[in-house]
Amino acid sequence: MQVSRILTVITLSALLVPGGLGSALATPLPETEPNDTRAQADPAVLGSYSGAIGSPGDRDFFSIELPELGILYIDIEAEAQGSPLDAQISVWDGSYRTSRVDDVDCSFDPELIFVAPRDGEFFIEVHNDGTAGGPELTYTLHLDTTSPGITEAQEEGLLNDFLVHADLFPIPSIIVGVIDATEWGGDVDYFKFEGEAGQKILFDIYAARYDDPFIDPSTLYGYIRLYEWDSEVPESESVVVAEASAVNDVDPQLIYTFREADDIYLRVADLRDEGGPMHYYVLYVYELPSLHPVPVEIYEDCVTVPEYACFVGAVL
Ligand SMILES: [Ca+2]
Ligand SMILES: [Ca+2]
Ligand SMILES: [Ca+2]
Ligand SMILES: [Ca+2]
Repeated sequence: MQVSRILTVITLSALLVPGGLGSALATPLPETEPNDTRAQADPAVLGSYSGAIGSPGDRDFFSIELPELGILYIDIEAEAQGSPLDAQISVWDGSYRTSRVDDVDCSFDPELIFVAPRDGEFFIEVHNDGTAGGPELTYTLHLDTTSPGITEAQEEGLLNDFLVHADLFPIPSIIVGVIDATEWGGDVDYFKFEGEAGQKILFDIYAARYDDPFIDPSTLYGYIRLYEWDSEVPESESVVVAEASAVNDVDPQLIYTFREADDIYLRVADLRDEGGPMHYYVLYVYELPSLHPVPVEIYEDCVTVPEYACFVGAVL
């Protein structure tokens, strides 16, 4: 295990000089059509852009310059501003779609954190989950940067294989863990966090993405699930509220907003139920800023979140 080595090289928290991304825009700028290809992308800086999926098949590309390990927070406001658009977002590194996300909560509005693997230009694509298009399918794209706010990492506990034994960690935390091999396959790791009403929390796994010349790459195929659970009742009555898994070489992440002060549980496992000393991961858990208001009605009709509501991953 190289956990001690991993602990000493974590640098992601001190990554970004906000000025490196330029100053934020005061008011949203409108998109400029045509922007349906990367070659036609609207150049963007931190701030907000208003657009519409104006016709069936419309795709809107924005380009942005990022420093290596710069953290870009991409947040779509569509349903939250009364639009019928069910938006999706993708991030492209050249012709490689490195990250894509659908909505993961009860709203139509997706958001994701993208950490640039290198200095350079990246592309953000906004499109519709369905086939419809029209001027009423409006959205505002918010681009911001953020930080975990801490640099020190902690190791997972040894006995965290069940919900009831979940490790309690504060928010924010940087946690280094390993999905060990066990006699029945891969280890599972449960973590517990205590949130406040309205807190929006990122759960972000670095395994495949963890790129350091002094450490062999992680062999973890990450699979994370968020659970609500009342510790007074059996574990079998826990409820999965969101999940995400690695796709190709992109690790999973989830963004969860607490509706009320509550505990939330995160399970980390290998998608193939495999384990071993090189199945290591770094888990970042920290609060994200709120970039726009969200009407509470969006969540009022929400009874359950369907399984596999979210995929964060790469598609060639
Ligand atoms: Ca458009
Ligand atoms: Ca377009
Ligand atoms: Ca473990
Ligand atoms: Ca474990």
